[in-house]
Amino acid sequence: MRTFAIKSGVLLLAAGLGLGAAGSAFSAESLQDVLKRRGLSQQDLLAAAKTYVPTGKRDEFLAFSSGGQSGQVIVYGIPSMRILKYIGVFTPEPWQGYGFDENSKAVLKQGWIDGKEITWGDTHHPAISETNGQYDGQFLFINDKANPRLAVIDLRDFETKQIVVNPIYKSEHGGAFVTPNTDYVIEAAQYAAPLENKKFFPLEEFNEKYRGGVTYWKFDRKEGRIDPKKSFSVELPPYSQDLSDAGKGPSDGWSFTNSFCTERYVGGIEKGRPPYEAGCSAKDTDYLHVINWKKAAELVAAGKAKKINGHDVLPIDVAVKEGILFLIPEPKSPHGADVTPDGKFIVVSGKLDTHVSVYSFEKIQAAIKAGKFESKDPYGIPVIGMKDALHTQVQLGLGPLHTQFDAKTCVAYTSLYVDSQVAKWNFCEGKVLDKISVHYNIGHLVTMEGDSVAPKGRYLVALNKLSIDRFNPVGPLHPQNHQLIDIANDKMQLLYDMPLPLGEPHYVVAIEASKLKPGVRYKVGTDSRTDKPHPGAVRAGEERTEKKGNKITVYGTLIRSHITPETIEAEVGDEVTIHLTNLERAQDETHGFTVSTYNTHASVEPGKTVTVKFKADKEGVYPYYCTEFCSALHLEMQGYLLVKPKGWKPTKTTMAKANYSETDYKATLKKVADTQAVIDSVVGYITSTNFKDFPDVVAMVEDATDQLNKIKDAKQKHEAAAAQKDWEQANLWAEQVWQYQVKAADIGLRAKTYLEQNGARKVK
Ligand code: RUQ
Ligand code: CUA
Repeated sequence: MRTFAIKSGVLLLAAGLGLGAAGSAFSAESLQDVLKRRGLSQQDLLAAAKTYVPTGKRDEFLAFSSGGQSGQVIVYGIPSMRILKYIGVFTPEPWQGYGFDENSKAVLKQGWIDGKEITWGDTHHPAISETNGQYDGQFLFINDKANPRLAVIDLRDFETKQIVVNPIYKSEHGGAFVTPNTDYVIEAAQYAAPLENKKFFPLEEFNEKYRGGVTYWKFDRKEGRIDPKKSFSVELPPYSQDLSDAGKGPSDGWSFTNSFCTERYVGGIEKGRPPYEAGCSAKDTDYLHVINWKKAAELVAAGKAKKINGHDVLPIDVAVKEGILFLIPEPKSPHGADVTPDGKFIVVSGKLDTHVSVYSFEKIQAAIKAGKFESKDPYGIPVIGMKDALHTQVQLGLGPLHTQFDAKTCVAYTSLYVDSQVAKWNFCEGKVLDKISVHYNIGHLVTMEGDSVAPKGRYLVALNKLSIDRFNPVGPLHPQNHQLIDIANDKMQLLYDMPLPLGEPHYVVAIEASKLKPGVRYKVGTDSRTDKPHPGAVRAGEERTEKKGNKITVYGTLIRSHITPETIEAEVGDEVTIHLTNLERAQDETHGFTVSTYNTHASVEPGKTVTVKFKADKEGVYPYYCTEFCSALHLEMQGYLLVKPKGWKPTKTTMAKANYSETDYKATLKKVADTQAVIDSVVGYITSTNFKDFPDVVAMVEDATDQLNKIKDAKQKHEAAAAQKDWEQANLWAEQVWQYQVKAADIGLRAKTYLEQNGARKVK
């Protein structure tokens, strides 16, 4: 894309405007022809019409999917099911420079455990921040089951800002679930282990020394970060705690956590003991943990917690004495615990039971007030009788797992893993309304804002574990299948299959797209990982390279199509730190940066400052360049890192010349004049409109003006050189003038197109 053809005042990107082969020999197909040729039914056509989002149009909802074992978050649109982004969370993500620049490495480093780098994560459950129980679109949280961690993603830029390591667990599962105002993010343990870090107890001491728990991470919304010092946990018995949910409305202040293997069975088939699966599902019931977290927080503040690994843990006996911890039996091996939008009920599904059990918060409270308990568990926790707490039980089918809610009152959807179905049912009246088959083995499911106090209904996505025969085969490892289902009517209708090829997603949350207001640029010089001014940021003209001892620090900038500096000179063994600020203001003008073979990469969006750092431990010449196709002169956005041997002295001090003549110089001047005519016409158009009403265009005009302002200096240089008949210098500086013009024209044309497409008015 190097050549620009100039024709009657129109600047054409030669490769950009290729017209398709004109005059096809075939006449256009009719809709009926296409249906016939592709074997589509009217039903398919309806599904297509409900999901197709034409070019330029946007989706109604955005889904944030766990990326499973990829340790990332996947963002896609609903109903189009188009993937929009992978957010690097627990694992390095090269495109975004996540884990390849110093600023994001610092975030990943927060997730190291016992001093060890961990480069993968098993993400399960994302949660969007809430205000009064409604999704507010500000933050996203997600957990890592394998390495008990929780991450905070800021939805202003969709970047991971913080990772916290759970101080007392060795695995977790019941996170992330937020309280209705996001005061706390809940994270429950999974497989019990000793809570003291790096402490060994034999499995024979499982009942005495192994423990589970629920952690309440305090979220500081103003800082946009979790505050570990104000976070605490409630110690729980070594029952494998599972999915959790926060109460809302009448049940606000309480949280609910499932468990399995309350048998506290420890396998060991090697020693002749029956396996885990046999011993862990022997009893008919497990326990729902009911915790008053508001009261727990007060007790911790009052000094009733003990410190384990420096973290506040409220011991079981204290929780029991203070009356904040209760158990309720629930049918065998439960999985999901989902609080209804009105906060009145908790829906529990047992994997090995065909029912969903709906517990009434009111009944639970009545039992607690009356002191009506059927027993105590071996740790002294009062057990509320199942009958005393149940509102109803509904037989749905085999393997019910997770429940989501509709905008219509009392309507819920539950995934049936074994039956491979979604059941629609009424939790108030306890009756089944509809069922639909999915392909195959559904885990979680998601309805729009379906775990908030105000679900939006409309769509449901079934997150199927297997896709078997749904897609073109790609080897033994298949993608997952996210199936979009229309739930607007009485009968559910399957609309679309989306193969998801990035790990095994567990939960997804979906939010109304209009609630998200992500930025398009940073304030110039921002470290996006701390949201603070980056100490290495510089403005145009302030670029410099400093050397102190064997430390080289570069304060550089990026702007179309130029990296400042163009050469970095080092001696073998020097430590090189490069700070780069993207000076662009235009939307989507990202530059990337890498240095050959030094395993470093940065994605520098407009306004951002990023640092890359490495030891120049290899003598040689290493090109560095911009990795994003940012402009027509993108390939020229380059430079050299010169790593010289120690004590090296130059022998040749002048560069080779190209022998330009006066004719070359004159030709360049002509090109400059022609291009100026184009710029004048574009500028004329833009200024004739109400462009100031379009912030994006104002930003582009500022960027273009920046480019044009640089012309003066280059022009003086080429005229001075020409006066001395140095045609080499004269021609090259004139070419540089043209470079600035081309970039300005490129931006200007983009602004013009934007104005035309967005209905700008003529004002003069
Ligand atoms: S859990 S379905 Cu985290 Cu159900 Cu996977
Ligand atoms: Cu900047 Cu390519």
